[in-house]
Amino acid sequence: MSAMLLSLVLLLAGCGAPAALSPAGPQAGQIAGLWAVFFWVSVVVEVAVVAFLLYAVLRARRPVLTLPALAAEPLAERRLTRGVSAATALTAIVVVALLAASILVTRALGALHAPQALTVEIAGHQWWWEVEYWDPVPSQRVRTANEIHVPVGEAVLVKLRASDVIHSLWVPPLHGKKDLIPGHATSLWIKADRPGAFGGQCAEFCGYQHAHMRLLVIAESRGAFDAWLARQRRPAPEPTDAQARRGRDVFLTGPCAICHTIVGTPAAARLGPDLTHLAGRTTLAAGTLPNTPGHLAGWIIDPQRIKPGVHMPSIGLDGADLQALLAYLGSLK
Ligand code: HEC
Ligand SMILES: [Cu+2]
Repeated sequence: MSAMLLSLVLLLAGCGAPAALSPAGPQAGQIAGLWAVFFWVSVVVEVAVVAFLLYAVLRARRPVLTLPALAAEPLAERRLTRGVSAATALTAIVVVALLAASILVTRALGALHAPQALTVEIAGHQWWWEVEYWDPVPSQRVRTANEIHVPVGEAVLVKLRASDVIHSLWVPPLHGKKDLIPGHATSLWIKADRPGAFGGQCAEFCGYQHAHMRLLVIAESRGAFDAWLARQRRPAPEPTDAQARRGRDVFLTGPCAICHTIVGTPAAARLGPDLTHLAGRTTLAAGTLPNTPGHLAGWIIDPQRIKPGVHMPSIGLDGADLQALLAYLGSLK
């Protein structure tokens, strides 16, 4: 109800419903519930305070009740003392109750567990998310970037680390914020109750392009997830035409291979996102651009214009090499 009210206000203001208040998982649901409790308690307190204030202001229009007059009225004085004591006690009770509600919700957030759960390791980099699906067999592990697929209705363990500075993972429809700290492993559990693509954002200022450090959590059925994971486990497809083959040569002989991995080729660097299945992602550069050939070309030619300060240099390529490279990268489904 309160979420609806606020959504309505924001919709009228043209901002849309805030994602944190349309939960898609049990933990975001708890947080939204806590928010509603705080919201309605604050509304009641505010209304009561304003009502008493108005009452006092209106009363003051009447002949002033001076202190000596008050002293002459022991009954009135006792009434006042009782009133102030009751209000103080009520305030203390409300504050303690809200504190208790916060503690209960915090404990509930930590209660999600599942044996042998899917484990996803996320590393925060300036300014993108490296994602690795853990598997006891190293060759079965899968690496991707900025887009995390999870099966609906299953608790997923997310392990967090950072390589450079502190980042914070925040996917409002699923969970509260959790920091990624260099040299200190943290983790959280997430669960999506319904399918969908849920947007997230780095929530800890981490440098110049902090605002362009978004991610997407895609919740899908177990079957669709398994199919996706199986596709990710495959090496990059061999280029089938001359244009794409030339593009692969441009990639492997140019600077790209110093920083990127394409599994199935000699390119195995990890300074930038894994590009093995780049064409299967919906966005580029951590949610900065839609993944279309035009935007990809713009990114490769001049990433510094799109994301100033980004740790990928602008790379001069002639038109034919660029077209070949686009054909090759576009084939990496
Ligand atoms: C010095 C290291 C470096 C070099 C060289 C480099 N990149 Fe990158 N690349 C990066 C980094 C770091 C990112 C992540 C940028 C971000 O989102 O903040 C990136 C991002 C990308 C992305 C977006 C990936 C995604 O999933 O969002 C593509 C595509 C890409 N690079 C292609 C290339 C190509 C093609 C070349 C060669 C022409 C190249 N890169 C050369 C470091 C490099
Ligand atoms: Cu960050």
